[in-house]
Amino acid sequence: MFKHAIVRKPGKNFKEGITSSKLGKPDLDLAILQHSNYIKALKKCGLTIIEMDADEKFPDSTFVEDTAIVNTDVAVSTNLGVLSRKGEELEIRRILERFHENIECIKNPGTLEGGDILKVGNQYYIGLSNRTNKEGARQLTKILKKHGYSCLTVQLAKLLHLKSGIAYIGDNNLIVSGELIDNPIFKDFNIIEVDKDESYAANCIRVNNYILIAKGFQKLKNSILNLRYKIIEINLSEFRKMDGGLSCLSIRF
Ligand code: CIR
Repeated sequence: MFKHAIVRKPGKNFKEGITSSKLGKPDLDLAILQHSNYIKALKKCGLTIIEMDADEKFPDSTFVEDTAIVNTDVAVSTNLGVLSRKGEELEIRRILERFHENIECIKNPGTLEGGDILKVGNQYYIGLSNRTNKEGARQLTKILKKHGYSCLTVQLAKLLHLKSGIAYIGDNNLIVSGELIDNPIFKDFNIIEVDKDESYAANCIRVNNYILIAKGFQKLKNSILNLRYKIIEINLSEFRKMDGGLSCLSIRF
């Protein structure tokens, strides 16, 4: 069970963040409203929210997931793989020090972002992307191994992050889209394939008794409902414009 979530409001310069999407500039007021609905959903799942003020130095800093990997045994501060985001992890690390005595760190030349890290029980999958390199994966593997976890790497071709295309929702059910669908590394899971036109929604999360999913993706929603999960839908249109998915808006632990 998760107990806490760290979130950070989008700042005034949110629209200056990195994006590859062609969906237009985000509306900040609407992004703030969607962010507060996201927080409400996490509260409904029973989480205590640690809400950080916007950090105007970093336009992408609302995407907190990329800055840390946290489980009950260890917290790891990441080394983000793009210059404009380097340093976002520092304030998050200070918060994590309240919960973990020792914070491990990914160091140069290793880079690693939380969006590339998928946890399935004691097994971690690490996406090798433009943001996470082999050295970052090697360092994380070494850290997690000390605490009884094992890691496998997954080479990505086009996805921004591993979790842009995959989500584990429990009970061996894995939601998978695009380039990850036929990857043999996931062959033992019960695969729920996401249609191409709904690929954004593959980035959903299981939080305690609910699945949180982006609003407006009816086919995936029905597949999850058929598996008898309870769903909370959240409109994330303004975060999508900045390549951000549902998972990246929080660190859950
Ligand atoms: C970026 O490109 O870094 C941000 N605009 C979006 C980060 C999304 N993070 C995630 O999927 N974990």
